[in-house]
Amino acid sequence: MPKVLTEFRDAIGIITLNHPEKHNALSAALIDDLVDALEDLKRQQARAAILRAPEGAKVWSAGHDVRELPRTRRDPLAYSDPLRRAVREVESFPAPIIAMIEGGVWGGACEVALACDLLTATPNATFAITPSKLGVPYNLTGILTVMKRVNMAILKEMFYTAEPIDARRAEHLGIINYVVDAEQLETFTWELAYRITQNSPLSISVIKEELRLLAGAHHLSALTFERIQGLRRRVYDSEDYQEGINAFLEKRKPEFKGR
Ligand code: YXS
Repeated sequence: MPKVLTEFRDAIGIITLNHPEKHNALSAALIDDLVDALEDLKRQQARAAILRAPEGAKVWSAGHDVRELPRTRRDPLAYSDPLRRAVREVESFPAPIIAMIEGGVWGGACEVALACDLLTATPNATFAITPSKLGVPYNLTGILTVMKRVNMAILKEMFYTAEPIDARRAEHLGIINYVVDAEQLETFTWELAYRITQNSPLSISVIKEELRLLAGAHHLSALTFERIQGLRRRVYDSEDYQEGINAFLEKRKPEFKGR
């Protein structure tokens, strides 16, 4: 059963995350299907795309599949990690992607949603950035993705508390574009996508790429990069990293010891 469903009409692609048993956790298999869907829409020259969960979803996506996080002192968010691949594919897709959110968005799924160009959400949607809850040392490009959308004061609160913020607050803070009642969300989002398709796809696609390049233009020396990687390694080599994952899998609260 595909973990992602795709539709295409009026130059708009609709990608629906479709693994409800695991709350659309971003497993390698789901990400493979997501990337295939984006490739397919590229071939069909989609002028806009909508990334959604099934109607009425209580969870848009539960984030990285915790069962797939490495336990062997390996970087859990290395370049080749499925989550990293998903974010790169979303950001480099040559047309705007609108994340249409119902339900909770957790962890790495928050980064995928915030990597999209626009976000619409129902009032009950929530957004939680959760690495600190699991003991995961988020990676530089992942932090940069969310920094592009969330101001520093709110981003620190989200990273440090790992608590969800609701769609109304996110809209008020400019993190998402629109909060729309559930009954109107699909039509509203479709009409937003349709208006985009009536403009020049060539102009929009080059502007999207320019915005991606300019927003990601941060100089980091090789020495700084290696220093950060060393700091991150101390975290994913730690007992706390193992404890965070064990606690999740054993459905209990983690006890972090700072080592
Ligand atoms: O016990 P079974 O086998 O039925 O499976 C349960 C959960 O274990 C599973 N599940 C997940 N499996 C792998 N990875 C996940 N992220 C994940 N989330 C859920 O789905 C089955 C049903 O979950 P359950 O019983 O908890 O459902 P619920 O309705 O009571 O609660 C739904 C959630 C989403 C509130 C709850 O499942 C939850 O809090 N999930 C974890 C959300 C989260 O912290 N995600 C971050 C993952 S780590 C990540 O994204 C990055 C690495 S980072 O941490 O750096 O941001």
